[in-house]
Amino acid sequence: MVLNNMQLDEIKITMLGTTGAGKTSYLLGMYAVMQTGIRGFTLAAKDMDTDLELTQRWEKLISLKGEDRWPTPNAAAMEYYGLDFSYGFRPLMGFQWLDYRGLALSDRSTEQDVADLVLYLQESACLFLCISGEYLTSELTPNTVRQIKSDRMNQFVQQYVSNNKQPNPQQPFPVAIVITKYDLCHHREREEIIADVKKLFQALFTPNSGWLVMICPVSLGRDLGNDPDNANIVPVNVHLPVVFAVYSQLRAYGLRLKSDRDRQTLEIDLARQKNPLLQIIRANQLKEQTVQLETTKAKMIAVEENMKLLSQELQQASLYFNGSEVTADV
Ligand SMILES: Nc1nc2c(ncn2[C@@H]2O[C@H](COP(=O)(O)OP(=O)(O)OP(=O)(O)O)[C@@H](O)[C@H]2O)c(=O)[nH]1
Ligand SMILES: [Mg+2]
Repeated sequence: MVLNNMQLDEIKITMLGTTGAGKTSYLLGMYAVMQTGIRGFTLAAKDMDTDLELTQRWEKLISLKGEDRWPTPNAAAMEYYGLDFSYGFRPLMGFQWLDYRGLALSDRSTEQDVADLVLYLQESACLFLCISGEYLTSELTPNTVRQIKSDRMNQFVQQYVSNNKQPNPQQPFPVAIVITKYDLCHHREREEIIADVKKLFQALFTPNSGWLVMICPVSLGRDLGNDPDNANIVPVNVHLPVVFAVYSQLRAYGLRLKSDRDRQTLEIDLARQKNPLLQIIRANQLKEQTVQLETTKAKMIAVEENMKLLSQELQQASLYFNGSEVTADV
């Protein structure tokens, strides 16, 4: 019964990260894992050609040895992938995923690159900040900011909060900070790494700022560290950022339903307080309002059940809302 007749609006996702951060490799790994699915949740490309392309590139990554296994740095400024997220093969939410050339974060970016990215960002409902574990192997230095390009990323985050989209408690902005190549820094305490990440993106962790942030380590293999070109590929945690994206959309939808429910309940209460004659005259209207309220409640139950499933998965990541750590709940 979960997910019956429920489909959320399609959203755009931008993955920001400097060149070589591992964005494309991540996309390929995430797609391969989610194609098989995690606890009934699956991802599929909207069109067969895209599916074939992503699958072939993944095959190359897992079967080849040597440098050639890796994707080539993106040449086109922007590549879009249309994906559907489903539960039990019932589509729950569509994504348009932007994989872009990390050079847009560098000094060599063209004005057009930046303008396109800003525009896409403003239309995005979820932002993935991709930082590579190779720069988190020891304590932060001013050099780290330069390597990760976190200041540049913070500028783009600012653009994401365009004038018409001020974050508020009802509509928090979801941001997933994805630490790629975690195999390169997993010798450090996780808490230490998280503290460093929070320093790099301080604004996202300030009280009452309305950000819903996930910090999630991912890797294409725990043992890749020493010899990434030849070691076996065994993806870790790659599904979590997408689960977070869907979770945050459900959360926002759930909050909207809650305020609908409260308003509808109030309207019915007020109608019932009217004098008996008026109540008879407006009987049809009252009936309609009651049906609407029941529909809202049924939708809320469906949302809650889905959130429950997704939040179980998210226990493995670290979640923050308004600067404080929270557990993914319903
Ligand atoms: N150790 C390790 N290395 C990785 C992992 N994923 C990717 N790499 C390495 O990182 C390199 C760059 O990865 P890409 O996915 O091409 O990076 P990108 O962010 O898409 O780069 P641009 O397309 O230039 O923006 C790869 O060629 C691999 O050598 C990982 O999980 N672990
Ligand atoms: Mg790339």
